[in-house]
Amino acid sequence: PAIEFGLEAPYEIEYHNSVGSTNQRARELATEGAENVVVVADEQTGGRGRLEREWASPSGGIWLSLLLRPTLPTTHAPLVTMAAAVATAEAVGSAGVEPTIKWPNDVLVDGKKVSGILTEMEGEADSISWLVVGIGINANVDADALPEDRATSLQALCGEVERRAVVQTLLESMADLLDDRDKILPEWRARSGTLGRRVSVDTPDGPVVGEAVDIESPGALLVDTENGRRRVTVGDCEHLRP
Ligand code: BT5
Repeated sequence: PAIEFGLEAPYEIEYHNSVGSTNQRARELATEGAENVVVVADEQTGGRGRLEREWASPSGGIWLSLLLRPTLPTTHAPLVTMAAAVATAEAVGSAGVEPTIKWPNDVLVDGKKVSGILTEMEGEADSISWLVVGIGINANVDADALPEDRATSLQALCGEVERRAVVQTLLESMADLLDDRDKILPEWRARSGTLGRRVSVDTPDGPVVGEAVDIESPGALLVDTENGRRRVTVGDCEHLRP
């Protein structure tokens, strides 16, 4: 089948040519008690973004979900998402483009979104029971198959890529970062296209506009606004012109 990548990864791999959503499939595996499994699909028929949004997932992409059981308090789950953004940026970069991370976890090339991440989890306050981090990379897909002009694909940027190598880099980098969590935020900062920029973040408490100055564990964005410094934990971030 098209998606038999033949990966040698530090995780067990489950391949699908077509699946509703790899996150949904990974959640099913979680309820069966599995861990350290990666669900990979060539195509998703019901790919999901954050906040019930749709994620276009045509054949030729990299649509995958990692099921983990990290020993972390639930409040620290964003750290895993930040690690996924770093690993994704590294993987996308290995294909020969220059990605940057837009807070919290979009990977952009030339200002356009090439990858998005959706993390879901279950647990009590003091510990995560399971965590599913879903990563979508527009790999060998036609940019016309993507929903808006702010999206792009590796194929459009640099021609067809070898998906096996991209996923391999991603999973190895992810395993490294989770082994040595002190590296996650420094690596994120080094790849960020958000820090030092003027941003407008659409948060549940309204818009926060100002200069993005830093991130703080486990993944909050610090924004210097006209009314002082704000610490933003959730929201959609837009980069503004300087
Ligand atoms: C995300 O949501 O960026 C998270 C996307 C996670 C997708 C992966 S694929 C594997 C796993 N299984 C799933 O079912 N999901 C995960 P968000 O920030 O809400 O962005 C969604 C918005 O991006 C949509 O409302 C569209 O405007 C746009 N969009 C949809 N599909 C896109 C694509 N393929 N590339 C770029 N932008 C897209």
